[in-house]
Amino acid sequence: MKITGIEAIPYAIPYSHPLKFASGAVETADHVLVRIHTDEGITGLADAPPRPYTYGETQVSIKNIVEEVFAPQVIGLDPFDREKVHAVMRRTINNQVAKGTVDIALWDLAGRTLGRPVHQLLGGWTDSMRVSHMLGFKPAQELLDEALRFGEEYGITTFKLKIGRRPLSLDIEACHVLREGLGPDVELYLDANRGWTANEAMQVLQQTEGLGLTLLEEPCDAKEAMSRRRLVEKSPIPVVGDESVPTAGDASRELLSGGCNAICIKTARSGFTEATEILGLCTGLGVDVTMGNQIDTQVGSLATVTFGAAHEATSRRAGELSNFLDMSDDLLAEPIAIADGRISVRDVPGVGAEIDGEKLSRYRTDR
Ligand code: MUC
Ligand code: MG
Repeated sequence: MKITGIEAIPYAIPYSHPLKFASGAVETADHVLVRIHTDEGITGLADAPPRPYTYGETQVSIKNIVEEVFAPQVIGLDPFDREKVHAVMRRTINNQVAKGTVDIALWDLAGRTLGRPVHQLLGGWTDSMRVSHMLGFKPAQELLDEALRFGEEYGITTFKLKIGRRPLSLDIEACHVLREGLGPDVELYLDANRGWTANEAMQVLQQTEGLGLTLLEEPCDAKEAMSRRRLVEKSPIPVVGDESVPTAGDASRELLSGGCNAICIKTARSGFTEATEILGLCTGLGVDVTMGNQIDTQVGSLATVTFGAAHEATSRRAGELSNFLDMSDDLLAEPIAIADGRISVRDVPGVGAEIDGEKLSRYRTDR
């Protein structure tokens, strides 16, 4: 079997509910659909969400790197020789989302060729994941209303609150209002997207003590190594590395230097192959993992649930799987259903994302 071509199709779908957070905001999903074609007529696909404020990649850079840099060196390789494709991609530094998307498309292709669901090829642990929903910047009462609505409509009982605002009192108030309004049984955790200094994060932890918050993600820039290590040592809850740990090397550096003591795995930036390496590292070290969301479409969310449900450690906690609900539409032909707060894997060959051709024609921006 040989790879005969790689397409990177830019498209744009507006958000009906834009998400704001400390490092940026999304109004439109200006993503890239990557399709890998073969001489046997089988195609693998995956979705790339550019996040310039997180990794420096844009829609244009992802399309370019996939089509102009990777494709010429990858065409002709057997798609099952994944390590050879990775050797090509390793010759270009960074560009994690472009690389992760190619990797997921290769796994999709492998599953479709073998006639097996990829969640089984990866590990086959379970068939669904509990859903955690991300709440963006909003006044405290609106956050509570949104969380209550997601609880009622979808049965979601875990929320990640975006924080990192100044004055700190905005987020401290939001934590108190959410806990009071949602009661003690709902899981609440925080993600500051590097919005604060480590000392500011410490103040927030002190002023939210007793609220039962479970995790604090990227409180400050991991490059502020000394103050971040001090925060990790003093924090009563795990400090999660997210954008600081896109690769297994980054994860080991941050864990070993005390920059975090839990890891957020995101398939959009690590693919399934590097996500497996990161998971192995965390399992070996006894470090908790979460399955994160890169503000993914339904195509991207299916990839996350495929990886998350495949392994025991990634399916212990709720995965961040539901922010596609903030979009006005999607490319996925059969929409994802959230029932009783859970999303199921698809028991079809591959990752299970079939694209609606009419929608792709409508939303693609290259024609
Ligand atoms: C997250 O967990 O940080 C926000 C920016 C990004 O790259 O991902 C999201 C969610
Ligand atoms: Mg995060």
